[in-house]
Amino acid sequence: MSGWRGWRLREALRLYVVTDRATARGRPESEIVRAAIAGGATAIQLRWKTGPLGEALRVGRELRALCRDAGVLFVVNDRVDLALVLGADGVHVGVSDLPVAETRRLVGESMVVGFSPETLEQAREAEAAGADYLGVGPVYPTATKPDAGPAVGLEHLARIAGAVRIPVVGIGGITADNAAAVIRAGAVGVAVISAVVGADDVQAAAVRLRQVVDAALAERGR
Ligand code: TZP
Ligand code: MG
Repeated sequence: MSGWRGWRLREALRLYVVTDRATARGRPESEIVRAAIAGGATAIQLRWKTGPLGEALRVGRELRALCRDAGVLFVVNDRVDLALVLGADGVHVGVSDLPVAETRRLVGESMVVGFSPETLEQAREAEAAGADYLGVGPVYPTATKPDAGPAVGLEHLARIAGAVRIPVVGIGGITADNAAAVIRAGAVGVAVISAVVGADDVQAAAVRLRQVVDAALAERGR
């Protein structure tokens, strides 16, 4: 059983910052992540879509160390092999990646497994197959992930959050202006790329989002 399950995982999902080289405008991942953590990010995901895997390994080792020092959840997107090599706290898979059951079999019980369902049925299946949390989106329109499909909206997120027992985070187009609605719809936190990674002041952007999320969770008695 991972130390990141249960209450600790829910807390770690409050402000989940996902790296994206194209959005960072030339700033290294380590700089972005250091600032995001200083601003209150509770989870970091290494999302590596292009470029050599050796470079992902180098960057991943930096982020692994930063997250460990700060007590922040460190998750690798898509690649179970990279997550294992880096000793990540978690791995996040989607409908085009290894299925949740196979991912769980590979990583064992100690690693957090996240999944991005597209449908309510996939959400229920992922929970049954051993997913620890779900990422639902794009909640709002986003240009960051061109293949993400149209926005699914808050109702879709609320339906999924109400149908599973594992925690749900919203992703896609989330900013400090609309994050509270995501929490009110039933999410335990928000996952963002551009609102933090693309900000001029990454730390200030994280502070602001974290305040909004914390206030909305407090309204719900959390
Ligand atoms: N998955 C669904 S939407 C999305 C991902 C990775 C992109 C989120 O980026 P942004 O900039 O926060 O909309
Ligand atoms: Mg994926």
